[in-house]
This record gives sequence, structure tokens and C-alpha cells, in this order.
Amino acid sequence: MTPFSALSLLRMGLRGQRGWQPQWRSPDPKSYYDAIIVGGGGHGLGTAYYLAREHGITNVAVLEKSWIGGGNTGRNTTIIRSNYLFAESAALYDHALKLWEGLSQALNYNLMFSQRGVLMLAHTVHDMQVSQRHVHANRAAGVDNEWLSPAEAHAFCPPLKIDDIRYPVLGAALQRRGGTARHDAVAWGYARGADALGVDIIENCEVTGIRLGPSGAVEGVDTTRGPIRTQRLGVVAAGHSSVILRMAGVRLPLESYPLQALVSEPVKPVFPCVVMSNTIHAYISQSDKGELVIGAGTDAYTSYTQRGALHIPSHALEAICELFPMFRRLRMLRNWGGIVDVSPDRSPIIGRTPVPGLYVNCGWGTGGFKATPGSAHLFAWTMAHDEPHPINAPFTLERFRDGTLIDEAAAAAVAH
Ligand code: FAD
Ligand code: PYC
Repeated sequence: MTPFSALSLLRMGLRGQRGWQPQWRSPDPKSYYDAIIVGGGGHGLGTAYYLAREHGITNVAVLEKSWIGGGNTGRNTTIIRSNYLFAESAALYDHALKLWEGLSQALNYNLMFSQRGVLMLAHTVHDMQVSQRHVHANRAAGVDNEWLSPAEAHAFCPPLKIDDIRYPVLGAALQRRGGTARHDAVAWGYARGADALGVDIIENCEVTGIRLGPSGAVEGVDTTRGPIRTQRLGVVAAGHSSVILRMAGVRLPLESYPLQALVSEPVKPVFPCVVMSNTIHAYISQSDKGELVIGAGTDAYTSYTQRGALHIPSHALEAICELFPMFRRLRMLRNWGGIVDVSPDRSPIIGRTPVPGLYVNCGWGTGGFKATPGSAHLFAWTMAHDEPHPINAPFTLERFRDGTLIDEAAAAAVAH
């Protein structure tokens, strides 16, 4: 990034921002690319960046139907952690967490990555048993996680009320390396990095069809900006993945649901960490702007509307006010929804499809933001080599046929 002094920034602001350069180009689509990525969220932009940076494949386009980062990447509550149960998942999510730890430097872009700790509360004996199983499994896999008593949880997060509430806190699992990052910056940082390596980022370009050749392999896509040829097509479209794969005759085992979040008016720093509770369907952190960022469970019905039922965030707020009575007088500023792609075992699908040249990265459901750099890194590897990287090899589409599921429903930590 060009270094600006505070004074020069102020001068440019007063003059209507003259002198500021766009961070990426806005090219027209070419007729052919060596690889096309459908979906300009963090995962798609990151995939294009790693294809160019690590595999030398630079004639790449990212096609985004609206604006980059306008999907779930810009709608999530930014919680990052890697405390999943199974060894396959721990390897996947910790690969991502390790990349997060150096990503601002790698992209030369301030992602506001903050390892402030993620506290996951237990309110019942069942919760305690499940959480402690996660703690042991994570430690055995070399992933940090520790069990706190109610008093220790309160000391780590002073606004948390631990007794005399409807949901007494019986303990909590703490991943200290977990935290948050600025979601828009992740999309922008990868976009700028990919563009600098020659990738074309094409916004307002919806993919409306997939062209297959006589052998059944990918030959290109139809878009609202015309047809584009390619032999290598990666679909990273979150809640719309099934819609796009159906264009090539591939059926995905996904259900798409709205997931909602909301933010409060900004207040001074009062909340030092991230707190999540699956049992009461709520999670909370405080942004650097001062807003409390609060999330809820998924809607009960499938939908593509990007908005959900009002009783869902109302329930989350009731629970937050029980756990943190000091927030009862805060006003909420705004509320929104995103469409999450939930797989039967709550684990992602990253790999090849039955159609040669067609790759898919989806099924991240309510929890893919944390995985963004790892997912993008592994998907680029998979597309470049036409075979999965060892870390994403277990996350195939075929596992739903073979029964080799990776059941992470308990670690997903969001009710669905
Ligand atoms: P997206 O950012 O959704 O990108 C996909 C893109 O594909 C979109 O921009 C869309 O416009 C585009 N697209 C779709 N169809 C087409 C088409 N036909 N042609 C061209 N482009 C198309 N995860 C966490 O880890 N932690 C959290 O705290 C967390 N909180 C969440 C809270 C909410 C309210 C929501 C909705 C999600 C949350 N998630 C969280 C999940 C997380 O946001 C997603 O898993 C992740 O951001 C998915 O990223 P992506 O790049 O795959 O998808
Ligand atoms: O996966 O950690 C998570 C998460 C938190 C909120 C939504 N998803």
C-alpha cells in the first residue's frame, strides 16, 4: 500500500479523494482463461490469489454476480478458531489459522486480525462432556484448547454472569489463538493481491450456465456479460453452490438457510474476547468500531432471501441479555442475513466433481469465514494439480456416498 501521512490523507479527503488509486482493475472479461473462479467472496478471491502466487497460473478470472465480498464474506460475525473435533478437521482449520497468523504481512494489508480468545460456554452436563471431549481431542492433535471453571471464565470475560441466570455457566472451553478479523479487508486484501498478479476480477457478472464438451468435460461458462471459455472451473459460491453445480448436472447434498447477525450502537471497549454458546444460540464480540457484533442460529426453513425470521435474532438477544445483563440498555443498529450452505455432516466439500475440469468448494455452512485462507490455499492446490491436497483429501463429495462422514455438528457451534 502506498504510505500516506495523516496530513496527506486529510488533504486528499478534503479535495474529494483525488490521487487515490483503485485497489484493483475493473477489466472486461476476456474470451478465454486458464482458470475461472465463480464467486468473489474471500474463498474465491483467495483461490485466485494462490493460483497465481503459488502455482504460476495467472490467466485467471474471478466472476462475481454482484460486488466482491457482498456475500457471506461481508455478512459474518468474523469468528476465527480451529477447535474442531476430528483430526481431519483440526488439520484443515488449523492450517487456516496458521495462515491467518501471517496473512496481513503476506498481503501487506491490515486485516485487523486479533487473537483475543474464543470462549465456548457449557450450560449443561451434556455441554460439559462434549466441550471437554473437544479440549482433549484438540490437545492430542496439537491444537490449543483449555477447560476453564466458571470463575476462570468470568475472570477471562468480566461482563459474563455465571450464576443466578436461566443458563448457569458450568465451565467453558477457551481457544486463546482464536479471535476475529475484519471481514471486508479479507476480500479486499486478496482482491488487491490477486489483481497485482494479473487476475481479472469481474464484478456484476453472473454465471448463468456451464458449457460441457462432447466428452462431458468443462468448456466454459455463460454469463450475463457473455460466454467465456475455460477448461478449469472452480465454484466457490457458498449458499448458491447447488444452484450453479446443477447447471452441469451435479447434485450437491446441501441445504441453504438464512443465518442472521446484528450490531449494537458503538460503545467504549468493554468486551475483551469472543463468547459463543451453542445451547442458547448466541455469540458475541466487540468490533474495533465499538459495536457489539451478535449472531443467532439458522432459520428453520430453507431460503435464498438473505433475510430471516425476526424471532431468531430476538431469541439471541434475550439470551445475550441473560448472560450479559450490562447490555440490556443497548440499542441495536442493524440486522442482516446471509445464505449458508449446510452439508449433512457440517463439514465442507473441497475437491473434484464427476465432471472433468469442474471443482467445488462449498458446504462451509455457518463456519467458513475462519477457514478462508486455508480453504483458498488448498482449493488452488487442488485445481492446479487436478487432485486434492492431503489436507483436503478427506473432504470429498464422494464421502456422502461412501459413508466416510466427518461429523462436526457439535463443533459447528451454531444451532442448525
Ligand atoms: P461468499 O462470501 O458468500 O461468496 C460467494 C459469492 O458467490 C457471493 O459473493 C455471491 O454473490 C457469488 N455468487 C453466487 N452465485 C453466483 C453466480 N451465479 N455467478 C457469480 N457469482 C455468484 N463463519 C465463521 O467462520 N465465523 C463466523 O463468525 C461466521 N459468522 C457468520 C454469520 C452470518 C450471519 C453468516 C451469514 C455467515 C457466518 N459465517 C461465519 C459463515 C461464513 O460467512 C461463510 O462460510 C464464508 O464467508 C463463505 O465464504 P465464501 O467466500 O465461500 O462465500
Ligand atoms: O463457526 O465459529 C463459528 C461461527 C460463529 C458464528 C457463526 N459461526
